[in-house]
Amino acid sequence: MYQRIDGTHYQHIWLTGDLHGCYELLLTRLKALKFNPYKDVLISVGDLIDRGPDSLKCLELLDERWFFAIRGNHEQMAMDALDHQEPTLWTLNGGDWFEHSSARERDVVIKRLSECHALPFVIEIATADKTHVVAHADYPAAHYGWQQVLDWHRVLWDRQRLSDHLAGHHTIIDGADDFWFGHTPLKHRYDAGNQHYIDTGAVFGGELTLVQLQ
Ligand SMILES: [Mn+2]
Repeated sequence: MYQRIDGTHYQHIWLTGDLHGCYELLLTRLKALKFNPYKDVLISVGDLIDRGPDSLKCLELLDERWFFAIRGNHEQMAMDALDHQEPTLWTLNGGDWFEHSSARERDVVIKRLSECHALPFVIEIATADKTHVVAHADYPAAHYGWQQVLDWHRVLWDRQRLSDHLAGHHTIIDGADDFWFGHTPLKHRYDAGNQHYIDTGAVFGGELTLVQLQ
C-alpha cells in the first residue's frame, strides 16, 4: 500500500498532476523543463488514464525507470471493471476508450492494467530536508504514519477535506512535511498549510501542473 522513494538517488524530483491520457502534453512540458531521464524522477498523483487521448501510452510510462505513480480512482475503476467483468462504472467515467480499442490493443491494455495491482496508494519521498507524501484524493487521517492502515476507498475518492478547506474549515495532517493530492480539477493549484492540490484539469483544457520537490 505504501512505497518509499529515496530522493538522494535523483538530481531533480518532479510531481505531475492527473494526466488522464495527456501524454504529448506531458512530454512537451518535460522537454521544456529539461527533464533528464537518467538523473531525474517524475511521480504521478494518479489517474494516468481515461478521458484524454493516450491512456495506453500513459500506462506504459510505468515501464520507465524515471517514472513512478500512485494509483488513482481511474486505475482502480479500470482494474475492478476487468476483474469483475462489470464495466459500467468505468465506461461512464471516461473508460469508453477501452471499448473502442482494437482487440489487439485491448489485450495490451488488459495486461497493463493487471500490472496496476502493484501500484501503491501512498508514496513517501525523502529529500535532504523534507518528507513528502503523495496520495490521490486524500490522506484520511490527522497523522501520517508509514504503513498506517487507511480507508483505501477514501484515499482514492474523498473530496471532503478539500471541500472543507474551500469553505474555510481547515484540518491538519501532521507526521510529514508536505502532502500532495490530485483528483479534483481546480483552476489553480490550491495550498492549505502543508496540503497541496495540484490537479489543474489538463484533460479539460487546463494547465498540467508540475511541481519540483528537489
Ligand atoms: Mn481522480
